[in-house]
Amino acid sequence: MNITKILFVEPPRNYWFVMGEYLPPPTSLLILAAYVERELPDIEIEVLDCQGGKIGWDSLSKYIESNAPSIVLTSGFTCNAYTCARTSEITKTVDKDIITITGGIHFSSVPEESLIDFPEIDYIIRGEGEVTLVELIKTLKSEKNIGRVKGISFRHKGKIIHTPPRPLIKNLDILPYPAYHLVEDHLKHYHFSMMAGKNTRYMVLEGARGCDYRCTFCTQWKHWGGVWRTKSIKRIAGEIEFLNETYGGVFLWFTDDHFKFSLRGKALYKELRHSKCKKDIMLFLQARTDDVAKHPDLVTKLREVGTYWIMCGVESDAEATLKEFKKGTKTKDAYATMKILKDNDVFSHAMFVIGAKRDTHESIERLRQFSIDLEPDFSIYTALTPFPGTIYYENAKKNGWIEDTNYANYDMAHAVMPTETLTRKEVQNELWKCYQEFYGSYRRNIAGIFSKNKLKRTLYRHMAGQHVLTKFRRLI
Ligand code: B12
Ligand code: SF4
Repeated sequence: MNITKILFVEPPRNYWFVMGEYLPPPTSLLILAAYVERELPDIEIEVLDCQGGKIGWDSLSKYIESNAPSIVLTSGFTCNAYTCARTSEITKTVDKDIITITGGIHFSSVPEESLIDFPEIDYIIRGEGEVTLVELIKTLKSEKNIGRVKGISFRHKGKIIHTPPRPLIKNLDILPYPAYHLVEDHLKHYHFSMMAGKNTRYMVLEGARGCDYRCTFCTQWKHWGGVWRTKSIKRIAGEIEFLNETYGGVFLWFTDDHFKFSLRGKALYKELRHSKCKKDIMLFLQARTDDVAKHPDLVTKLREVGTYWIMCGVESDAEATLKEFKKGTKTKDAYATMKILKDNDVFSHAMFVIGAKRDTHESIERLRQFSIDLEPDFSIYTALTPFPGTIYYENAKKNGWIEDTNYANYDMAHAVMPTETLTRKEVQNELWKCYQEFYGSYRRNIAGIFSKNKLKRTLYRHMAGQHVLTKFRRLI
């Protein structure tokens, strides 16, 4: 088959209203595009960021028609699954011979279901994408046996074929820097208003893949083969400097689900300490509370080199629930972490989950009180969501707990399951009450809006001004 041009599409999407208005770069596609660009230099590569270019579905269709790519590729997680399917559907309407490929956590977790529900998708790439994608393109080009490409799912003679999984890349340093040059026109528009301001350039970078914990509600560890792999510290620091110096990236969001201060904190500090950009960057990290609690000194050090916001999955106040989630942290870790972040002037962002099977009005009230006692700068409450690919999903499906199967609602703001004693509507109501108690407090709002801390002022203005509470109220 003649493959001359491939088009990566970031489809039109809604933003997550809880965290306000933002425009993220299409990171997964940029990471993949960079690899294909290096490995297959004869192929023309384009990345169409519909959000960045304000391109709607009709214009997307016209774009595909006038550019005539050989392959159209999309990526999306569960709440975005339909936007990927729609992109593939539009592609096939334009020209049924254009090949459609998709990948990412959602499609990797339910490839069979996806190929049945979305006949417009030709190939699903499961798990790590780079090597599989290049091999698939080469195989399509040479018209050899597709069934020999590891890590894909596709239809063949009326059957769905899942080839064996592909081994993971051993050394992540072999990956090129993400292809931000392919979205150069949009670079100045990438921002995250509430977190860093509308005029601060927002970029996403990857330091590690996967996780070696096994939380029952989380998709990440399984998607990445249950192991945690990091790029070398030199490479990570190099990527930070590159994004800052070449593209003016300032607000840099690490995709790493588990930062691991214990293993990388000191080395990253040493590497960044001498960098020119350390005064210019604002690093966002995700960490476990037990890791932060054990390493207050490393938080201090990383603060010196630009770490200004840390998000932690506190999840629950109930040790039994933490155990059920197989989280492996304790509530005392959460208290220690919030204090350490405060002492170091790092913005503390705590995530909580409600709606576990044993949750009642009383247990959720206790969680609300706990979240207030912890005093994080920013609290996000989520409804336990059975993402395909999680242990929780398997249990919930087997036991018939899932009431809402519309994946567009799998954004953790919609309750999709009841608990043993609460209806789904009551869980939704409890979620609204969490936000109302934390952000509806007159005293806390006044303190937030007039806080000396600029981030806190912006955040409280958003929570009050953008009607987050009203939007949650409407979901009930
Ligand atoms: C940055 C980020 C965001 C950013 C922006 C993301 C973006 N560019 O759109 C923001 C903050 C806006 C965001 C928002 C949300 N996010 Co988010 N986000 C992430 C994060 C941390 C990194 C994403 C990333 O770039 N990863 C790096 C890339 C390389 O990994 P990857 O996408 O898996 O891609 C690899 C393979 O999967 C595969 N692949 C992927 N796509 C494709 C496509 C093709 C064609 C091929 C061949 C291969 C392929 O190849 C890639 C390279 O190997 C992830 C966690 C994570 N570590 O991935 C969560 C994550 C994706 N987010 C999640 C969620 C739930 C959300 C929200 C719903 C709310 C929330 N609670 O945060 C909103 C939804 C917003 C919306 N409406 O779209 C969940 C998704 C769970 C699920 N199964 O659906 C994740 C996994 C976090 C988690 N631990 O649970 N998010
Ligand atoms: S929730 Fe965090 S610690 Fe647990 S498995 Fe997922 S990434 Fe790892």
